[in-house]
Amino acid sequence: MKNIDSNTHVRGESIYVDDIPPRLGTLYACVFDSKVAHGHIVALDVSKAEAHPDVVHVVTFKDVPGVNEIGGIIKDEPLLAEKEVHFQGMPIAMVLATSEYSAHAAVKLIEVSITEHHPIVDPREAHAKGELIIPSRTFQLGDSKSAWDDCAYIAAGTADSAGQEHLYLETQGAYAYPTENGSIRISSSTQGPTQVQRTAARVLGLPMHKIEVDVTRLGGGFGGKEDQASAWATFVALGVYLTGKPVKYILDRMEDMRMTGKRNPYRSDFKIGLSKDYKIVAYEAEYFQNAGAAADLSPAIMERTLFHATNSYFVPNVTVHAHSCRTNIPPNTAFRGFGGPQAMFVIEAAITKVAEKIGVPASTIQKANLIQENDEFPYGQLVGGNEAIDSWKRAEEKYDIQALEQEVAAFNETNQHFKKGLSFMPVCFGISFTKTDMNQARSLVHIYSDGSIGISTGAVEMGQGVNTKMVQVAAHYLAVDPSRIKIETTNTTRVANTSPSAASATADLNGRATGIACKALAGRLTAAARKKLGLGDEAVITLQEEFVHVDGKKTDLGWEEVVMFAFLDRVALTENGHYATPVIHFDKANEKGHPFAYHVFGTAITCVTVDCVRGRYEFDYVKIAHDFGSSMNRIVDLGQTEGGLVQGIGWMTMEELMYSKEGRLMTNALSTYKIPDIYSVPKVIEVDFLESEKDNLAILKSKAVGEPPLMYGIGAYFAIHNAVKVFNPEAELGFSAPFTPEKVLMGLYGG
Ligand code: LUZ
Ligand code: MOS
Repeated sequence: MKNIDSNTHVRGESIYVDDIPPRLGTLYACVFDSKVAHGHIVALDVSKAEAHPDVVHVVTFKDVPGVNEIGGIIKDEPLLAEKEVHFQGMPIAMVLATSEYSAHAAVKLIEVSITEHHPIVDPREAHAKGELIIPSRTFQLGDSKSAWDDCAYIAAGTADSAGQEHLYLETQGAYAYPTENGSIRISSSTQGPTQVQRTAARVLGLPMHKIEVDVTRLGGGFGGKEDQASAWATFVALGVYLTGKPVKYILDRMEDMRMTGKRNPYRSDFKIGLSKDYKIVAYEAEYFQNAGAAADLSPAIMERTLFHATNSYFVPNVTVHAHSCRTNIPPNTAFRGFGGPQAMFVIEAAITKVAEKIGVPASTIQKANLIQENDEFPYGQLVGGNEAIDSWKRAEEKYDIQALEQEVAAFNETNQHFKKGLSFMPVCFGISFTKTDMNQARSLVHIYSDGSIGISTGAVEMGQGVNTKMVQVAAHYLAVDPSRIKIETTNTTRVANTSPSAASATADLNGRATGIACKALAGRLTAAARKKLGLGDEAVITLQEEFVHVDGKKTDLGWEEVVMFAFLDRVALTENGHYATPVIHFDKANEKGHPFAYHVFGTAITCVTVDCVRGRYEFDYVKIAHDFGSSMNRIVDLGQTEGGLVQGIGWMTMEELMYSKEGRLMTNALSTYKIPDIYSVPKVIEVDFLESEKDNLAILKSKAVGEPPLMYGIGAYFAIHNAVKVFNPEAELGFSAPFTPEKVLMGLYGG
């Protein structure tokens, strides 16, 4: 089944927030933000902006009727600055004007005087000064300290990975208008409608039931709208509250890049120890997470880093520490992988470094240490299967690794100015929100009297195809044609207390809830059919392909007829399904438990050709064996795999965020921040569907696919590393992503 949105997408008919026709009297908002990364506000003068003929109101923190606070996990982030500013791009005031143009023009008339303090942009500096968002945490297995004596080979070093701009095609934005009795309806481009509702209610001092949040779809989220859509939605809701008029704000690209947080950059130390037969005996790492100026989701991201410290490997002795460091850049946030990729980069760097010390390919060590069924992760959970090894072997066999290696060796022997590099990248990613209580969802299913079906869930469609999967789930359990099913907008009034669409878990959680509701309805319809057909309890009645079946035989009683009969018999044709992931738990006191419903595995082989005169590179291919479980939609899942891979390659190779010493984002537009285009994606991407039919907790055994493929992109970094080493075996490369062509050139000719 193809993506149900493809027709409206191709015709340009899909509706995003900016496509909602504005109501009469709509005001346009624009935020005035700090040009200083750290300082005290001495004076703020909005009088010239207020005097602008089109300006209705200039909003400051003094106008906030409830609490001036938008922090999710920790209450440490004001919506509007009061006395201090903590990052360039921090909102200080909001202009409400009768046109978008005037709102932007009036913002330029606001004057502020700020005493500047020293800004911190480096997490190690923040750590040294005790600037921590939360107390540091440590995960431990075995005893790494005493294990070093047993190691034949030891390597230590540092590994840094940079941030990443989400660059969703649709920028942040929201549109809100007043409804009766002081209530407000918000259309928001958010992954977390409930988070928007909760935040707006808190800032406005209203109960949550007065705020209705509605989401049709997003033009991409990638984590950037898990928590950070809330500010913009709250701004427009505040505008509605203060003026009684509809208010709209769609950020332009530079506002979005300047004012919103990104993937957390990390700086890390590692030490790894191997036995004579290349078994990893001990691993230690210390992660310095750059959280930015407020907590946002960084504490949870730091937790996922610890969970993914050892990637796909079994290591008996592990100690990993993580620090969430407060700096003066915009609060960083969720981004596809959520701290997992940052951890995996470090252990892959450690393996590469120790491999070079020994003089073997990194893949020899990687392969010798893949995690197996019933091995223990450092957080206490046991591995559920052998897909780490299965996917590695599948990649080796399916893609004929010996031939690939020979091809690369032959090329490198005969070419002086071009060198190829090959890498393996295994991935193991835990599926579930690490915060156990977030693993719940609801689905409201209506069957109308004509047999058509409407479904509301907490899932937000952001291009990932979750609505298509919801149609498939309902069609499966109700045994109807998918054309009967409509997925409604995601709306907090229909489905309450939703978890954000995040953590790769959206289809699992909302699909399971939809399945539960549909099964209950199917049960009522088969009971109605029994009554209509006058059958006793012994007859086995099922719904199959739009018809009632008795003892496996098709009857003449069709879907529409049985629905109408049930309705006239006064049977409830609406059901609310509730799902909470079983089995999972985690105890933070000892950092042990079973936090994940299951893990997703896979292996990627990446080949790059480096131009050793220019430092440029092109990816010849990425060949992947990925554990999809039993994919319910190969087209959607392939799209997620290819998209995730390319986004990961971008993070590892070309996307370079530069902050000045003053904390100013210098790469603040698409002219200075380069993301992968059609010329920079691998020439060939092959994906092999490893089908594991095991009874896991995935929806219809179709495993979560949103985030795991991003981490295949890490293989791109090490493929380049290996190619540079072929050209210049003496290079001291270090590990610092992204591996831009400039860095490649320095490596090719450096010592
Ligand atoms: N968001 C979240 C996430 O709140 N908790 C998580 O564990 C998570 N994991 C991945 C992506 N987003
Ligand atoms: Mo996400 S990083 O699953 O919002």
